[in-house]
Formats: sequence, C-alpha cells, structure tokens
Amino acid sequence: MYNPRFEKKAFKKEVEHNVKTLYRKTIDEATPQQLFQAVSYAVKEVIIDDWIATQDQFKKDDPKTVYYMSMEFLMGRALGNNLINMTAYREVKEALDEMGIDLNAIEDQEPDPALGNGGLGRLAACFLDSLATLGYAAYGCGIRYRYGMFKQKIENGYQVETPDDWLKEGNPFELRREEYAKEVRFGGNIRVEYDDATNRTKFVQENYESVLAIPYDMPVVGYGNHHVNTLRIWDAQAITNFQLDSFDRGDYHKAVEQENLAKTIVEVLYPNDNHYAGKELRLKQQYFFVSASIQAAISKYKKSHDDLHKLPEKVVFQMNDTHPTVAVAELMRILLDEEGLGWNEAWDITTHCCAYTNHTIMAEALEKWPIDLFSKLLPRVYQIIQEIDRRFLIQVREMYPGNEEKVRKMAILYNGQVRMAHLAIVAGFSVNGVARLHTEILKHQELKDFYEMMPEKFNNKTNGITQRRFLMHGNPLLADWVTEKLGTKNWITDLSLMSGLKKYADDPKALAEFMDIKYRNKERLAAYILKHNGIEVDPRSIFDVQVKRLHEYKRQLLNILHVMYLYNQIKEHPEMSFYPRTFIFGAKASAGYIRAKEIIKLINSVGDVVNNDRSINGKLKVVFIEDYRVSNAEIIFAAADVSEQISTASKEASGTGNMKFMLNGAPTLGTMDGANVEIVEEVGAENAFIFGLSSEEVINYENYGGYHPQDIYHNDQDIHKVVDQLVDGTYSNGDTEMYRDLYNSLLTNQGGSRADMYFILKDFRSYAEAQKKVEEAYKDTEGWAKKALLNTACCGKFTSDRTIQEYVDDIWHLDKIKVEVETEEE
Ligand code: NBG
Repeated sequence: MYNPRFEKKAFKKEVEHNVKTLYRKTIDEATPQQLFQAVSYAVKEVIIDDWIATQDQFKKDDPKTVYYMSMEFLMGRALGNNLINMTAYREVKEALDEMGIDLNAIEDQEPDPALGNGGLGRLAACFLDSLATLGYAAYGCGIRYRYGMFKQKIENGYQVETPDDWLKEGNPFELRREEYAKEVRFGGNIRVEYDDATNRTKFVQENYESVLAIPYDMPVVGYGNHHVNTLRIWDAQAITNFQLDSFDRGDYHKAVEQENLAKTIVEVLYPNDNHYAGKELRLKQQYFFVSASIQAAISKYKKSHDDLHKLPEKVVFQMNDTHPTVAVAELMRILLDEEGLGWNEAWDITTHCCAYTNHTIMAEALEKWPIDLFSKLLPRVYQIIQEIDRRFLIQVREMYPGNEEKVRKMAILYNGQVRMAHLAIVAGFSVNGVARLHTEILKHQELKDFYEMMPEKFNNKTNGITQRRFLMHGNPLLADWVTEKLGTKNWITDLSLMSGLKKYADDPKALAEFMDIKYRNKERLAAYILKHNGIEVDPRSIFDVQVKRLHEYKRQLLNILHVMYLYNQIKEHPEMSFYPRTFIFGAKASAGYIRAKEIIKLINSVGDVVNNDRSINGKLKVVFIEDYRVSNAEIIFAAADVSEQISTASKEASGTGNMKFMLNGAPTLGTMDGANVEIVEEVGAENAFIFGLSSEEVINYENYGGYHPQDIYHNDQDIHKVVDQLVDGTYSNGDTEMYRDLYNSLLTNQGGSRADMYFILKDFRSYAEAQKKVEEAYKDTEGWAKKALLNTACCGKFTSDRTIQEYVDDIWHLDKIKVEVETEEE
C-alpha cells in the first residue's frame, strides 16, 4: 500500500474526526458536501507529508525548476485524481463503502475548478500531472479566479451563462500562504534619478496603484512516487496600510480605488478561447500574476544562491502562449532596477530563462496591445520593451540591410501596438508549436521571418494528455482490462506499453470484451443523458461525438448541417438502410461570440425536430450536453464510438480531445489538421476516417482566392436544400430570420471576411462520404472492434509524459528528483 495512513481503520477514523471537528456532526448527520470536505481533508493530511518531503528533497538536491506560466489551469476535480495518483483509490473507496458512503457521489460534490477555457488550460493541467509523475521540480503559476469558466445552461435551445462560484464551499486542497505575498504596481509615472554613489541611473515608479498578490498553493500529486509539486495561483488584496495612510491624508478615493482594483483583478476568467479581446483588465491580470510569480521565483532563488548570473542554471520560465509574455520585460525590470545589473547581463540572463509556446495561428487570437493603454498601465515595463525593440531592430537591419519591409514585419512595437508574440520570440531561447503540422506552418507561414532569422529557436512539441485522468479515472473498466491484458500496470506511467494490445486485434474474444466495455460506458453516458436532457438514446446506436469549444473553425456547423442532410435522406428514402446514430455535442461559446451561440441554438433546434419525429423510428438522435467540462468529459470520452475532429485544415494547432478519444478506443473522423496527422500516422489510415481539404489547399485558397461557395450551393442539390433549410423555417417554427446570419456566412462575403471562410460547403461532400464509410465500417462488428482496439493500442505517443520528457530534454533540462519518504511499508 502507498501509505499506511490510507489503511482502512485509520482513514475511517480520520474522516469521522473531520466531520466532528469541522461540523460538529456524526457521519450519519453530515451532508454529502460535508462528507466531501471531510474526506478531502483526510486525503490532504496524507498529501501534506509528501509535499513537505518533496520540498525537503528540493532543498537537498537544488534541482533546476520550471515555472509554467499560464493564465489558465483547467484542473478538473482533485479528490479522485489525487487518490488515483496516491494509489489509494481502491482502499479509500472500500473504507468509505464500509461507512455507507459512496465515493463517486462524494466526488460529484466537488466543483470542477474550471480556471481555463479549453485545450490550452487543460494541457497545462496535464503537464503538471506529468511533471510530478516524472519527478521534476515544477510550479504552475496562475490566477486564483474568484469565478472560473461560466456554467452553461441551455434554455429554450439557447446558451445562458451563470457564474461559477467554485469557492463557495471552500477549497479543501488549497493553502493560503500569506507570508509569500508580493506587491504588484500599476500605472503612475517613472522618475529618472542619477545616483552619484553608485554612478547609476535609477528608475523610480511614482503615483502608482498597487495590489498585494497572495499565493494559494494546491498540491499536484505525482503517480505513486511521493512527489508533490505546487500549483501556485494568486489572489489579490488591497494593501491595507497604504489604505489607512491615504485615508488619513484624505486620499479616500485612492484607497477605494486600490480596494476595487484588488477585487476586480482576479474576479473572473475571460471566457475566450482562441480569441483576443484587448481588454485593459486582462492586461492587468497578466501583469499581476506574472510579476508576482517572477518576484517569488527570484526571491526563492536568492535564498540559496548569490549569483543571479547563474539563474538560468536553476530556473526556466515557460510561457504558455503570449498571455504571460510580459514576463520577459518584468524579469528585465527586476534584474535592472531592483538587482542593479547592467542591460547586457540582464538580457543574457533573461534570454536564457524564458521560453515560449505558441498555441494558435488564428489571427483573431494574436495579442497586440495598444501602446497607449500598455504604456499607461505598465510605464517602466514599456520603457524596457522599447529598448528591447530598439536593439532588436538594429540586428534586423544588420542582417537585412535596406529591407525596411522586414523591419516593419518583425518589429515588436509597430503601428501603435505591442506585438506580444514578437516580444516572446525575440526574448525567448525556444519557440515551440504544439503539433508537427502546426510547427511547420509557424516556420513557413506565420513566423517565417523569425524562423529565417533565428531557426535554432524553433522546435516542435506535440501535445499529450494524461492517461491517469482520462483512462484510469474516466474509464476504470477499460483501465482494468488493459492491465489484465498487458499483465502489468506499468502503462500507467509508460503509455508506450499500450502497443502490447495490438496482438489482440485479431482475437475475437478480446475484441468482444473490448466492445462490451464500450457498451457499458455507452449505457453510463445514456443514463447521464436521460437524467440531464430527458432524451432517451440507444446505446446500440453509433455514438458520434464532437465535444470542444464552440468555434467556427472547429466546424460544429458542418457536423449539424450533415445531420440535417441525413435527416432529409431518411425522410426522402424511408426504405433505405440506415444504421441508427446518436450525434452528441458539447460546447461552450464565449459569452460575446454571437455566431457561435447561433450554432448552439441550431444544434438544439435540429435536435428538437429530429428527436421528436416518430416517423424516423429513432434512427437519428441529436443531443447537446449542457455545461461540457472536465468531469463530464471523462464519461463522454469513455463512451464515444466516433471522434469528430473536423476543423478546417491548418486552423487547429493540435487538439487534445482527439487524443482522449483515441485512448478510449474511438476512431477519428477528421481532417488532416493539428495532431490528427500524427494520430493517423500512429494508428494507420485504415483505422481513421479522413476527409477534406489539406492545409496547403486551404492556405492556397486563402492567399490566392478561387473558392466560390455559391457554385457548390447552386450545383449540389442536397447541399442547396440543407442550406435553404436554415432560412425556410424548418428548424425555427417558421421563423425565417433566426438562422439568416449563418446562411449568409456561408454564401456571401461579409465586411472583411469571405463567404464560407472555413470551407464548410467545400468539404461537405467529402465529409458526408467519410460519414458513409463510418456507417459501413460500423456494421461490420468485428472489423469495427478491431479499429477501436487499435486506436487504444496505438495511442502511446500521445501521453503528456512523452511531451514533458521532450520539453525536459530539449528545452528545460531539469534534474530528476527522487523523493525519499519513510513509510512503515514492508
Ligand atoms: C489551443 C489550440 C488547440 C491546442 C491547445 C493546446 C489556444 C490559443 N490554443 O488546438 O486551439 O490543442 O491550444 O495546445 O487556446
């Protein structure tokens, strides 16, 4: 056993004790939420010992540490995952059973900490899991948003957002660490002073507003190795002594302003995925957590080292997209202004400590802050960026004499804007994309100029996911089966072992078992759908699933238009053979993304019509799962037959949902985009369903034109009919305007954006053909089982353990730690 304190008797006692001291109750009297708290505190007690042991080990070994800087950490629930990683899930489940407590029900009491939007935030969470499991020293650095991702309700087919008050009941796993608070300053002006004593110019920020950043630490438990890293998320608080001070001086307004700044700064996560909104508060959030994190990292370093020049030997800051790139200027500021280093030394340190990951080529996601806003909010940081830019442009001019076009294209400051990606590339020693195709597009299209000037910085790190959450926790039936078939549990930390399942691809008994597990998971999802949607779905039908953020480039619209087409087919040819299908969607739309919300409404409207048409005998069902999030995702992946990964080629940087489906035995129906390319490479084209334009074709159309969706609309009668149904009232109770915008978006150019800019009509036929192939393939029960099993067997590459090891080997160069703990184990 992992830890004797999970021994049943002791653990039960601990839970009883917690219920008593926290709530003055007995187990029988406690509410489910109170039981969740009591159990979690009991688990935390054990974690804390390992957490301390890990910190002690760090002190002894002094390993290099990565600070993973991210605006988002989509952690999902902690209790179950912590138990799994402490290899105590079963013991605790049994112990609780004996007390008449159902662990699953207790787990459901935990709010999903949803401090992220989608793939980018969930990737950060998977990375933390892998870093701890592989035994590396790492901090996740982020924001403790008071409200995480909004909760989605579907009312009358429309998305309605409600606040996610995730901290309402308290978070049993966090520790508030007041003593490590840092001050963060905004605004004011910079006074330049000459210090005769040191012979140096000093830059003094005056008339600023400031807030106190207070860290909350959450444990990140590695699998079975006693290694516990830290996710450090910052809360904001007004600086009280200043408040009193200014109150005394009658500066009441300033005091109230600081109070408000502190409140608003961490109030809410911006619900934008792949979209930049340019809001001042967002920039404040960025600087707030970045400044606090860097200050903390430097003070920690200085506790046991005296030479800042050697910082890169012990510290690396990984910037998760451009959101934290202000880090490079903040590190420069601290080294220059607070530590008194010269520019060249500071630059040398910074450019050996900072690395940048790019997560998208979507133009609307690129962060470009207006200079006036930026320089007002961060006056000193802005000065430093000006100097970085000035020096960089000298290099560009040296390398490309007379080429002012280059200068314009590459400058950090241009056209009244601060281009954050350029800052990150200039200052970072590494620039990576998140799937091979994505990195190639960065090198040869989006970031071509930078790649030509500094090719050595560019590298690829194909994303991955953690099998601990997405197989062990989400799909225990399959996890046990895999262990039995492989004869080892080692796949839990070495997913390449899954290839050992390949030998069962022609074993009818194994295939039947595999599909039986899938069936039971489909029953579990069907029960969830019945409970939440009131819709009855048949687990024998094909579960065709698209779950991800709602975005036009992800093309949920293509999927639902195809459902409309199938429905027309069934109605027109009632006699035709048709394998029953259940189309399952789950997606949140950013609150301000109107077209995305129209698509949600359309999906629900199509569902209403199709699900209630008795004439089609339940052949077709459409389900929209409300509030898609990590906890229900686990249930959904386990139950999927088909994984819809249908983004316009070139647009999806990687995708990670695609990997979770694959792990759970669902073949990909997708375009050659993002990591789909590598999935197909691993599993073989015969075990996936690929369709659509290639990324090159898409890029060519984008650059040179030549795509006219009207031609398709006029020449293809089936497409014509489906598109017309958007405006003939079929799915809108006769309202011809409800989906007019979607209709127009497909057929007419609209202020700056081309008609059908995501090539939905262009790819429609080949998508429909691929769907036809899915149906044919599914009818062959054993053939399908083989494809499904091979997906699971070939997913080894897509573990985040592999990704993290690559980051360690090529970018971070961390030292492995072995946490020594004394246990009474024999
Ligand atoms: C997203 C991409 C996904 C990718 C994740 C994680 C942003 C900016 N990017 O394709 O759209 O899987 O990042 O890398 O959210």
